[in-house]
Parts: sequence; structure tokens; C-alpha cells
Amino acid sequence: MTARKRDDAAKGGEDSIRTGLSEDSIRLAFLDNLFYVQGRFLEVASLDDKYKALAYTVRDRLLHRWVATVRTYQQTNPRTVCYLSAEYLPGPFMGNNLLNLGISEVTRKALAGLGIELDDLLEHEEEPGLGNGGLGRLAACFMDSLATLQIPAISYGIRYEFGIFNQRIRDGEQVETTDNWLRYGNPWEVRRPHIACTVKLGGRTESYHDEAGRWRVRWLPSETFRGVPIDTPILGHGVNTVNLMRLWSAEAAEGFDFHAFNRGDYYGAVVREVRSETISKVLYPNDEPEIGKRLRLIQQHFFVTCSLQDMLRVLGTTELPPERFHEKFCVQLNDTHPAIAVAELMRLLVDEHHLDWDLAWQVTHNSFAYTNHTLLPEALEKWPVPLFESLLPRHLEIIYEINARFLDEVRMRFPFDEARVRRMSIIDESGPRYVRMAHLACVGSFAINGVAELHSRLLKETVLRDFYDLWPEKFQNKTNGVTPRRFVMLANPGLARLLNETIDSSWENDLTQLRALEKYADDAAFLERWRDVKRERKAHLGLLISRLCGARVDPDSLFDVQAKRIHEYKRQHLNVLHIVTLYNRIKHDPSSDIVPRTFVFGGKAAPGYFMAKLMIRLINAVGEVVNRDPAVAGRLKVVFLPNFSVKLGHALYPAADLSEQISTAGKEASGTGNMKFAMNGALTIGTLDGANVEIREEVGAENFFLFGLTAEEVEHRLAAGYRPRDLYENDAELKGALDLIGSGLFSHGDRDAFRPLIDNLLNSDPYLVLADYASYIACQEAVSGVWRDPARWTRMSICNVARMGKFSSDRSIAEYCRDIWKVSAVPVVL
Ligand code: 26W
Repeated sequence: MTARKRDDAAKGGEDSIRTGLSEDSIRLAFLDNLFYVQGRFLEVASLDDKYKALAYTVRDRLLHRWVATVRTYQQTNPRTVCYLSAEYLPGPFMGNNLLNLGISEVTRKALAGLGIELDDLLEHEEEPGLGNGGLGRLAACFMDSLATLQIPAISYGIRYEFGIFNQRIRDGEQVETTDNWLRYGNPWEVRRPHIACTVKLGGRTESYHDEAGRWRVRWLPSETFRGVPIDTPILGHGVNTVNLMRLWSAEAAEGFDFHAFNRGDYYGAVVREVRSETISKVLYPNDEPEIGKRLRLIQQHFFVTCSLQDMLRVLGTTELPPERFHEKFCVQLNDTHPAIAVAELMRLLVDEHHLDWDLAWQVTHNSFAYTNHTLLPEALEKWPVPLFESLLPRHLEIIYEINARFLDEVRMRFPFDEARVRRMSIIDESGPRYVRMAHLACVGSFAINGVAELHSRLLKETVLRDFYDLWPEKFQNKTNGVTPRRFVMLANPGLARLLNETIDSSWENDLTQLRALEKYADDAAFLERWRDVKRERKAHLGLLISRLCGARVDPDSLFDVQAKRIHEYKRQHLNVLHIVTLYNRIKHDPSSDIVPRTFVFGGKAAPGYFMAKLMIRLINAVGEVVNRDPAVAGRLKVVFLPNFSVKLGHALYPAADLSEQISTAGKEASGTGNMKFAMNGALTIGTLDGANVEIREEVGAENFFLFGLTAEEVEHRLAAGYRPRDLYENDAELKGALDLIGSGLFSHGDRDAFRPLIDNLLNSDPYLVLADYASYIACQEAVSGVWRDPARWTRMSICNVARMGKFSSDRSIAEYCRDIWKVSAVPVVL
């Protein structure tokens, strides 16, 4: 280690060991960390030692930029976006950080020089599964775009010790196992105990008059504990901006109770620690609410009060007083899960900062914006008033006051319409009393948005109609997007390379530049290279499938992929009906000319969701038979890839030929998987639901396989009295498929195995699976028709990618910044 390198290090010079981006400095830094952090030398180092050594090497380069970012923000005191989300699915950090630092290739070389495969270290990394699905992943894409667009932002959430469960498939069934993602520790996070917050819970309130004789209320909690912030640096792509993901971990105010221990009450000595830690112990694995889950409400209050206290602490470091909170911060509520924030900011401003109510309300109302992610009525959170009263007595008082003033406004605008007042009230008085969190979010926010044009329109016409009548100016649409960094550059480097060799690399931070691709759609040589990129990814996925499922698949078959949470409205069972229909056709006529297809499924079912678990069983049961039937002769393969995650998505999205986006129209708020598949050249078969509508608009109807009822037709069909059994009686192929499933063929003769599913479809079919069956099957035939013309398919694939510019999360974030957050970029110079 030359002297020059050492002093270079001190100065954080270009090529210093701690911050240099050259192959040399990365190799030296890696060995340094292996030695001085892991206490290992290469010959004895484990895979985890090597992974940690590289992680600390990369982390140093992130912290270098983090410090510069914090310094810049301290000097400029910029308006800052605070994103409150109960869920984050960031995916594995290493690959993305190397990409955003622009050092993936030098690092690969630096390690190769030491006989280490970078891919082995990437494979080793656990991903933080701190979310269920779309909502959590969107929050992560937004973090990447906020930093890349150099927008000052803090993403607040909960550091669950155990994330979304690991899914194993045993005898065709989902089995959940604990996600102990922190077992080897997490090198990417930094604990900040010195800015921990106190969290109150339970107890009662009492009013008093302060020294100035003013009436005040104080909350006397029955218990308190601490929220410790654990920070993860989030670096933008090709910039120096490092924003924070600040996740809260719950700990006891006083860890170990020595006195109890002395009294020999060993349980007593640790009970407080255990109780408080439980709060951030585990993520709720449901992507739809379960009424009255006490711990869930505590979790929501926990991260919200810590986050708002933290914002007020940061405000305190500037010259701005609390009554100008809304000028410094704009707080985005990621669905209703953090909606308690409206009452909590009022409590902090009125009770602790002694603002008067009206001023505090003005500040609060100008601070919050609310994003709705689902129309499913059962997914709109509401909490029993008694539970609220016992856990958050002061918040309930404040909510009553907010509600009283709100309903006065409603009565003023709509006199003599008490039905509307009852419908809009934050308190549901229709039976047992509930606090409607979506109503609290709407009343306390200056902006309300849906996540796709159709969804935002349906929000105004259905679940939030009354609020739209009252405050039309609050309602906006912000169509979702995904980050092309992780989902193209990282997941599909072959495609990224081909794009950069064909058009320049400006698409990486401006996805609309992909348009330039269109002129190559008729270039035979380019089509060949395009197909090679896809073929290589399919072969890669094929290897993964054989490793994880022991099944051999043909990479020249049509890869037909449906990967998302298992849910009846997403209709994985409609996909299975297509497979069984094709199987029946082969059984009736083995010579029938079926396009060879590999059906790949992925997705977790909420542990308590019976029908979703039965759908997983059905997919695996059909696969068992079809995959082994000699008559099929390999023309159909059904694979269920276990443990769908962001990491598995890296292998799935680039390898799909056909992307299944087949939800009942009006049910999928947006979807984001649809964007990731199309951005990687898959063609979409889908309904006019969520963002499918806008994808079809952008890529062109001729490049999209559309089927099914529209959202309006769905409503009319249900309103007109829907009798699914009639369809079953009048469609031979449909009857054939359902009867085969009911026959026990796929369940070792057990005719009752799938009875609940069959009965549901024949008697109620709430998601109109049977109503869309014929249109779906016909559309799938059109798909096969195009597949038989590879040049046509490839041209459509190129057009899809060329026209996906709109669906970058950079565009979504730019719109939020312009229309809601009113923030602008603050470049950071190193
Ligand atoms: C309380 C339990 C719970 C947990 C999560 C209820 C609801 C949720 C989420 C709202 C469910 C979710 O992930 N919604 C999805 O959000 C995506 C991002 O906007 C959309 O693309 C999906 O269409 C929507 O289903």
C-alpha cells in the first residue's frame, strides 16, 4: 500500500481505498475489509465473509456520497418528501448499488483477479422481504427514482425482524417457513440509537390548564417503549444523491429490569423487552386486511409516531417553527396503513407544540397526501372503536373532533342529507362502531390519487365518490411505474447491452428514449439478436426451473408466465382452465397442432386465504398429470416456481414470451408486473384493467392480446344477475375442463379435492372467470397464431419495449413532484 494511496484515502481522493472506483482500489478495499472487518484472509474466508467484505467496500462508497448529500441538504435546507409505507420490497442491494455506482464491471474484474465470482456473492445475498407485493415493491421503485431524480426524500417504515414468509411447495401445497433474513446480519444498515423516539401506548388522557391558563390535554400512556431508527443508504443511478430508507425497530425503554432479576423474577426482568420487540417482529403476510388485529394497529401507530417525531426533530435543526412544518415536508401516505398520521401530527402539534387547533389543522391538512392502491371493499381498513380507545385514547378524541368539524362542512355543502353524512363519517356507526381509515386519510390530505387512469376514475365513481363530490380538486391520477435500473439493466444485462449498442444509453435515465428502437423492428439482423437475448434468458430460467422444481423445460417453447400474489381477482384459476382445455384437446386428438408452451406460475398466498391455497394446489396437481402424460409429449409443461420474490423476478421478467395480466376488469388497481414483463419484451395477454389499459394505449392495440369484459360490462353483468352455471351448461370445452378438474383426475381420484373451487365457480363466480373463459381461450389461440410467425412476434416484442417509456417510475415520480409534492431536484456534488 503506497503512501500516496494512504493519503489519497484520507482525502477521499479519486482512487483512495475507501472511496476509489478503480479496479485496484476496489480490490484493495475488499481485501482490507476481509482482513479488518471480517478478520479473515482469502484462503479461509467463507462465502458470507467475502460477501460482507464486498458489501462494506461498496457501502463505503455509498456513505461517501451520503455524507455529501447530508452536507448539501444542511446547506440548502430543501423541501423534502417523506414517504410513509408499512411495506418495502427493495430486493437484494449489492447488484443495484454496484449498478448505480457504475462499478459492476470493474468490481467483477477486481474479484475475478482474486478468483472470486461476483455472481456467487450476488446469489448469496438475502433480500429484505419487508412487503407482500405490489404496494411494497412500488415503494422501492419510488425510492430508486427519487434518488435518481435527485429529490430530497426520506422513506420511513418498519424494520421487521421477520419479513414475508418463505414459500415451499410440499406435495403441491404451499408451506410457509420463517424468513429469518437477518440471521447473518445486514451490512447495508446503520443503527442510529442516539435519535431514538419514545412511543406511548394505551392508558388514558387528562385535561388541565397550563401556566397561561390555556386548556390542554395530556396523554398518560400505560406503557412506553423506544423506536430506534435503522438507516439504509439509497443511491440514485449515475448521481451522487444518497437518500435514506429509515426503518424503525422497537425496543424496550429500559432493556433488562435488574430489580426484577434480583427478586428472582427472571421473566419479569425481560418481559418488557420481549413485549416491545414483538412490535416490529414480523410483517403481516396478508395483502388484504384482517379486522381488529391489535398488533397491526400498534405497528401502524409505532412507525408513524416515530417518523413524525423524527421530522419535527429535523425541522428543529432548521430555523422553521412547527407551524411551518408543511413548508419543509410533504408526507405521502402509502395506502391507509399510515393514515393514523393525520391524528398523530395533530396530537404532536396541539398537545406537545401547543399550536391552537385551527392552525394545527391547517398545517396537518397541507402536509399529507394519500395514495389508494385497491378498490376491493374488504381491503379498506377499519378499526373497532373499542380497540382504538384502549390503545390510542388521545387519537380517538382527536379523530372525533376532526370528524365533528368535517361533518359540519358536509352538512353545509349538502344540507338535509344525513345519509351522506353517515356514509362519509370517519366513524362507521351502522353497527359495531369502526374508525374508517380511508375516510381519515381523505379528510386529512390535500391530495388523493389512484395508481392508474382506470383505477383513479373508478375511485371517483365508487368507493370515494362522496369525497369526490365534496372535494373534486383533491383527486388526481398517478399511474404507477417501475425502475428500469433493476428490472432491465440489472435483471437483463444482455438486453441492456443490445439497447446500448443499438441506440445510446440515454434510456437508462429517460426511458422515452427507447422509442428510437422502433426503426430496427424490420431489421432482420437486429431481430435475430433480439431473439438471442430472449433465448438466453429462457435457457437461464430453464436451468433455475430444473434446479428448483426438478422439471425440464424446452426454451424454444412459448414461455407463458403468471407471477404475482395468488388471489381470486387475479384469476390464476382462469389460466389453469386454459391449460386443462388444451390438455383435453390433446387427449381428444393427440395429433392436434398445439403450440408447445411452458406455463410458469409464481406467487404466495396469504396463509389464511383458503381459496388461494387451493389454487396453488390445483396448479401443481394439473402439472403433475400434464407434465407426465405421454400423449402430451412435452408440448405442455406446468411449473410452479416456489418463493416468488424480487430476486426470482430478476430471472422471470426477462424470460417470458407471454405475460398473463388477466384480472377481472375493475379489480387490479394498476399492476406493475405487467410493466416489468413488457419492458423486457414479453407480449401481454390481458383485460382492460388497471395499467393494462395504458400499456395497450402506448404499445398499440395491434401489439397487445386483449380479451374479456370491461369494468362497466362486469358491473352490468353482476347487476343483471349473473348465472355462471348457464355458461358451464352451454360451453362444451368449459364444461369439459371443469368436469375434468372435478373428476379427481388431478387429485388421485379424490373428486372432492377441488370441490370448493368448482362450486364457487358454478354457483357464484364473483370474479367472472366463466364469463371471460371463451374470450380468453379465443385470445390464446390468437397468441399461438402469432407465435407461429417468429418475425411478427419479434417485431411486436420490439415495439412493446420501444413504447414502454411511460412506465418508468421516473415519470411517476416526476409527476408526483410537479402535481403533489411541489419539490425540485437538489444536485449533490462530491
Ligand atoms: C392490510 C393488509 C393490506 C396489505 C396490502 C391491504 C392492502 C394491501 C395493498 C394495498 C395491496 C397491494 O399491494 N395493492 C397493489 O398495489 C400495487 C401498487 O400500486 C398495484 O399495482 C396493484 O394493482 C395493487 O393490487
